Amino acid sequence: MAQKDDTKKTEKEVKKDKKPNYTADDIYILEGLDPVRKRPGMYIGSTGIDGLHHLVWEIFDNSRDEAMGGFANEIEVVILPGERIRVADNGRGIPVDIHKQTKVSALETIMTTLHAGGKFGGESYKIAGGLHGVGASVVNALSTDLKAEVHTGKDKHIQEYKIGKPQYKTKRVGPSKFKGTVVTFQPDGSIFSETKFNYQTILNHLRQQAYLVKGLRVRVMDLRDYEGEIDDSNVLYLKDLNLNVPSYTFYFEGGIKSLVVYLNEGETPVHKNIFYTEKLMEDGGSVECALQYVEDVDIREVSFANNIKTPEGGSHLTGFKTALTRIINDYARKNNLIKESDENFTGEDVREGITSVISIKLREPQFEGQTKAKLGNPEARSMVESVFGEAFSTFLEENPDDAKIIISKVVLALKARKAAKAAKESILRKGVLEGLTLPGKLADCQSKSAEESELFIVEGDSAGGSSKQGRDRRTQAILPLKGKILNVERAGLDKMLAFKEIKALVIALGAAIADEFDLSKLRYHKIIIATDADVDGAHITTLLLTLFFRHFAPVIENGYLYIAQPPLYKVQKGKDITYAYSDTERDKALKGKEGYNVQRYKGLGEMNPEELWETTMDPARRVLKQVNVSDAEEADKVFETLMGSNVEARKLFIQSHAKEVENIDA
Ligand code: 1YM
Repeated sequence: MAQKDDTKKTEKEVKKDKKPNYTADDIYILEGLDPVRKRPGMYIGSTGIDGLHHLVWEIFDNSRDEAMGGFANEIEVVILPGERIRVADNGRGIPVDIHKQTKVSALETIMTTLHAGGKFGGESYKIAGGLHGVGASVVNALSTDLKAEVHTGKDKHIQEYKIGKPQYKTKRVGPSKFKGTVVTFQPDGSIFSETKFNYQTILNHLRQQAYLVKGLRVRVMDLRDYEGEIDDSNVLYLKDLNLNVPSYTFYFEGGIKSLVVYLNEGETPVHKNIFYTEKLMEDGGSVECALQYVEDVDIREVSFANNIKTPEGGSHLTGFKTALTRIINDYARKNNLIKESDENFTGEDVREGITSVISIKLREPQFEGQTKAKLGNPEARSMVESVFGEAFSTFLEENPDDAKIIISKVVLALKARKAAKAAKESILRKGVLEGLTLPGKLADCQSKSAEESELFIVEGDSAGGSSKQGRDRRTQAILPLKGKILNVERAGLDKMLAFKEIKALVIALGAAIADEFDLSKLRYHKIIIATDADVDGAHITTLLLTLFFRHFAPVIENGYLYIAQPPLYKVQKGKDITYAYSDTERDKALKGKEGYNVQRYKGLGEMNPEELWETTMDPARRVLKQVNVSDAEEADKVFETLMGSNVEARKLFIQSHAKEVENIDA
């Protein structure tokens, strides 16, 4: 193999040599703001009321990130007359020195360009919110007017923009003893369908944000109806103008622990100490959890990823739930709070009555789902599982009084769950077993011996009528089922039984259901499903197979379940009658093909009692298909397609199935 020639340099390396200070870390792409105005929805979600508020969150986020970095501890957000917004913080101030690559101030650069593909600004913001300052330019692009003021503790610099375009170079306008940044902007009414801010929306969002940054003070004011002069040229915060207007201040020393207290207002805590833990990871990420149980059955779970609420949870919440279940089970066993033979608490048991807050920070968060309300990153699961698990285990060890009372609450939840299940089953038994009278629709057989008794489940009343007349009434029973019985929900047994037709079948079988099922009580050892050879018939067969598969599996396992195979054609020449069960059989029956009368049966209802007996019911002549477990499994899958929430799959199935039936007929 050829040795790499060190003396030769690739083109890239040569270029690099010419710019020795240029490292890969500095690579980023700067783009103008045109794309933002062309497709605002791409950047702020919508141009409706939510998008309008999004502008506030973007500017606020920059202040909040500065606070999370430990450089600021107070943010003021004000709605000004004319629906303008002013956000101020006491951080380091956006840098105003000339930026190497763009040759304009860093402030102008972040306000007038979309940045992507590399770091811009400081290392300290890597986790906090992706690329720091990205949002500011978006807000600038969507504002008719924006003013940025930077206080350095010595000087005050300002720059103003119209629709994102600087009106002059960043300039020093005088001295300032303050440190911080102020951004004031007027959303562009030609972009937004709604330009009136909702004070409550702003208060709610900022309160929530304040919980997420311990020790941060967030003040909010609505000055839209203030009629006097507002001259902010000598202040950082408008509060200092003493305008004598009401304001809200959110300050939570305990962070998300305070959020748990807030969520539990009006509830009765079952234990005194609120669990709280926070851990900073090596890569700059972090995990923060707080929880407390209250005397209630509801679950209050709030989760965040990078300060963004995740109402649909996701991997971080999964990690939390897994650890909670494991730790509580382990603790209860280790401390003999439950017997060795007792079953484990379930996830539901350990979460009954809990109030929990999870806040996680990680690199490159992936938000999933339609509303981007769910965290996807798999590493978040193990992060929370280990950090929370370890800390909660320690909490239980160190707070045995709290631990004991939590466990007894969980034991109560388990007992309640089991009692509810037992109650449901007893209702089931009462309904099915007690006061058992055979359904009126059932035409029972005379024999009381299950071995020789047969139950025909036939589709529709007309087929029911013919089969009742055509049967051997000593051994054959008929139960007609009305068509269109498909709207049975897949899950609940109780719901299935609430359905008249199914309940009649269960009673006719005589062997009860679910835990109570007793094969020895089964009244028929041949249960024969006889439906029409069309889509409805196929649906009913599918439903019945599923019912047996899920709730009467032993019937199938013992070979008691059958599907009748009625003929598709009656081929007649004079007194000579042949029944054909397929097209091939029909063609075979047509010898010479002349003088024959071919009748096609569309359903059982079209046969007279005699024909039905000859073709489908007479044990000497009929064709039955014995159902095995794999048939039923298949039906179960089909059933899921038919009953499940996937409408597309269902449509597809019905369409293709209809074709199949057509093909058989053709
Ligand atoms: C009212 C809005 O934007 N505050 C703010 C922004 C920045 C800084 C401080 C800051 C960051 C860094 C260094 C850094 C930003 N700086 C930049 C960039 N309030 C508001 N406060 N010094 C100051 O990231 O290292 C972007 S935002 F990129 F220019 F450094």
